[in-house]
Amino acid sequence: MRAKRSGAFGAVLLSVFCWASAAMAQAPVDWQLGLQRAATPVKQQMESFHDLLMVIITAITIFVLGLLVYVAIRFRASANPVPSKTTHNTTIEVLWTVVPVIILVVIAVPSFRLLYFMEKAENPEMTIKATGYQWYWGYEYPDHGGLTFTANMLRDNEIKPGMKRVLETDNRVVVPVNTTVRVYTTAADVLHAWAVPSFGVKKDAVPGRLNETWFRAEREGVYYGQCSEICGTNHGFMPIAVEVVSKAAFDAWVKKAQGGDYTSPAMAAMNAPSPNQTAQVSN
Ligand SMILES: [Cu+2]
Repeated sequence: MRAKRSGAFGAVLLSVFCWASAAMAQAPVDWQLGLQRAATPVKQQMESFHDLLMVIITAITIFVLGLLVYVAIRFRASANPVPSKTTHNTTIEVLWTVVPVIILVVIAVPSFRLLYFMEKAENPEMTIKATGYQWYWGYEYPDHGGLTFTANMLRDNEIKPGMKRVLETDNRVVVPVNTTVRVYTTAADVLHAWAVPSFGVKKDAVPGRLNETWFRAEREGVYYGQCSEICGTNHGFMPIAVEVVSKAAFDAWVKKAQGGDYTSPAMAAMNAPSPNQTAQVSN
């Protein structure tokens, strides 16, 4: 009994530690409950909408359960040898029509407001185009001299301390903090979807079409996502890694990238090999 209890305590402690370490990089963690921490205004609004829905569905569930328990006890056969022949009650019928309508309106108003807020960036400061390929992502920065690079998942033997297995890419998408970034998504072969949970972003990438979404990251850090449209054998192996850096660090990265070195500031600090350095790094 005691061993069981201390085991459970250990699991709780472990998940608290995981939660703490997750503050650095936004990615799923073991024993995670709830959503990944919000890094953009869209995700913050999603969180509060989620919390509102949680309160409403919990209240409805408890209320219905209470009614069922009341009916089962109050109208049980042993206490009611002669069953009631009641068939209509206008007051109750009006109530069970009007109250659900009010609840749906309460849900619909913030839902539509959020939908329109997510839809389009107001005054985007820069644009990134993400193209899905089987099975990696291609990125373009049209506002920065048309920078173009691809992002492939790192294999297990390329993962260094501080990186996330199956979520890390050789080239990260580098963006400045507190900047409204418009993202165009498209695909070159089949359907893909560009999704980063902490940003509240999930947009289909459709061949022959240009879809639009946006984010404004308010904290520096690395944010992980994955292709979220089943796109073939390696669907699970085309992750998205976005590194949010200071505006100065972003400008420095753009200069470096225009020279052909796409290594992100944090990756450079980890001395991670970039694709054009891979051959030289053997130790
Ligand atoms: Cu895909």
